[in-house]
Amino acid sequence: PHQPAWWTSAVVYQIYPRSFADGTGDGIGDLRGILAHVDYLQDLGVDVIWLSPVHESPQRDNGYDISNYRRIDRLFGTEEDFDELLGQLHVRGMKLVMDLVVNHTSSEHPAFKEARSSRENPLRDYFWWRDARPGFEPGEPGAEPNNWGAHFGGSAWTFEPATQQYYLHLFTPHQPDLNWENPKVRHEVYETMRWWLDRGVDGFRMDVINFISKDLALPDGLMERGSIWGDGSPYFTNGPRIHEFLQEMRREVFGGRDGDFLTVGETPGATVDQALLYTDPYRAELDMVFQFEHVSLDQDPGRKWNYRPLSLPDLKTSWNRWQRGLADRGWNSLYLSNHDQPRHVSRFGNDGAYRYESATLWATLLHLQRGTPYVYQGEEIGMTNAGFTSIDQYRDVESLNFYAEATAGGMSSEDALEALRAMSRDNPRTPMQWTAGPNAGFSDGEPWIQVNPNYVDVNAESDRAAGKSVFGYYRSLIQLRHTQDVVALGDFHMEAPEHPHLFAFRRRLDETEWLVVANVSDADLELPLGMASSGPLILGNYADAGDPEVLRPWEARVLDAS
Ligand code: ISL
Repeated sequence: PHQPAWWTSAVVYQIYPRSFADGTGDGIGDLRGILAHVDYLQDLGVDVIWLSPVHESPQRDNGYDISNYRRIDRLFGTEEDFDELLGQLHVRGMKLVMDLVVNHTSSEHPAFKEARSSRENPLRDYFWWRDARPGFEPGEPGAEPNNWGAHFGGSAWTFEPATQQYYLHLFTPHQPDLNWENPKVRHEVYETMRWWLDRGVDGFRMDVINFISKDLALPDGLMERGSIWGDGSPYFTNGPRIHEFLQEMRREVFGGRDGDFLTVGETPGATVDQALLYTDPYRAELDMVFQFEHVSLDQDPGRKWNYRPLSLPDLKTSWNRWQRGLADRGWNSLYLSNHDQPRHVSRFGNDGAYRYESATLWATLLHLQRGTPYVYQGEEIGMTNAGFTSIDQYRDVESLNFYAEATAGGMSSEDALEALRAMSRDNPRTPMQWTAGPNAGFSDGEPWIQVNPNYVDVNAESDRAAGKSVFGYYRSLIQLRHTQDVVALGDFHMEAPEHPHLFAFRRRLDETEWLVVANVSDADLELPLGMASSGPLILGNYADAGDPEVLRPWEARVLDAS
């Protein structure tokens, strides 16, 4: 009938600029650093680069707090550096997608400075202002307009003595929420997006975009036993006007514009049903969304620090539901790692004895699904969690706030550090390990966050020279998506959903049928009847074919079962 969208056969690579490569020697990654590695990206074969924020920002949340949406932060380089990077990617056939952080601004944004200056300021209504709770003195404990907690600790409301009102911030007090009810706010955002497209960028990754529409009553949220703050998420997640706003954005920003663009919404708490609404092409909202179900299975709901080992059947149930739910309409984005999640080879694999095997196993399971895969910098060389042992090594605002609150609440420092070692957002933010040289080849200066000491063994240079190269394996996976329609467009059929260690599924397109089998464990695994000897090996993560009936530890095979 009609051409499949270009991104069905594309792979996206996420760069977290401050940790990728430092071209200026100040210890912080930057655009010159990225420019020095564009050939590396091309060699990997990725189609799109998603750049985490490089806009002007006080860096309270590493750039997810923007004070000027049209300027590059000097920390990362100049306007010319940015345009050069865009050009260098484009001549290599790669696209560039910007982060769009518009649920909130920085508290240093000129609009917020205006807004907070007086109740009568014309920009006051760009943000959310509310009086104290009736019956309370403004500013006193318990007087917040409602009981919502903020994402990285404390109340979601901060009191401004000058105007005797509170402003809403779902994240830190330095990230005031924009009031999307105000059409001027929306149209300024659209104008900024058009400005970036005119500059030549190819799309947007939209930060917590399903939080922008709030229930205007701002009702109190449920309070879990023992917690100080309520859970406001039902009142701002996938809120009442979200689809209207996204359709308006699509019309206003992309309407009448020709080209191959990409929009991906970050949507914590989105269900399959909601994702279908966001990504059904006929509704014209978003191309795809980042859902969070699969990265929430190893923790208590909404409490990432209460974590446990993943149950494989749970993951299969979840992924299968997403694959089926978006099979006919809508589209999945596929990821295991990003700048907010622990390194998946440490979290779901074995980052010691089977680092290569488990890194490539998870890559196989992800890239062979139907959807658009996202590679987070460093996963393509099997980088692991940070392994920090002292609170001084941490930089992330969420991690530091957790440690302070948890230890003040009676948790031992050892227990808090153990939780951070497993779940902290600094795990994926240690510098990219390029070589075995000083600072892993990341910087000539003192890195802003410590390099993982395993860089001597784990680095891009040695990985690419090794027989067992994670990079080489990713390259093969990316090539399969580029060249094999069954990978990009085939149907998905889960097998053996209850098996505790076997992950198996089929992909089918016309006469082609592929079978993917993987052993998610440290021990040998005998394949069930009907899966052994299924056909020629297309790709596998062991050097030799092995016993057709037995998978070795963390072995993954892609078989042609046509
Ligand atoms: O990291 C999380 C919890 O540990 C997530 O809940 C995260 O807050 C959520 O995915 C939203 O993330 C995005 O917006 C944040 C920013 O800090 C994250 O880096 C960004 O990915 C606020 O802008």
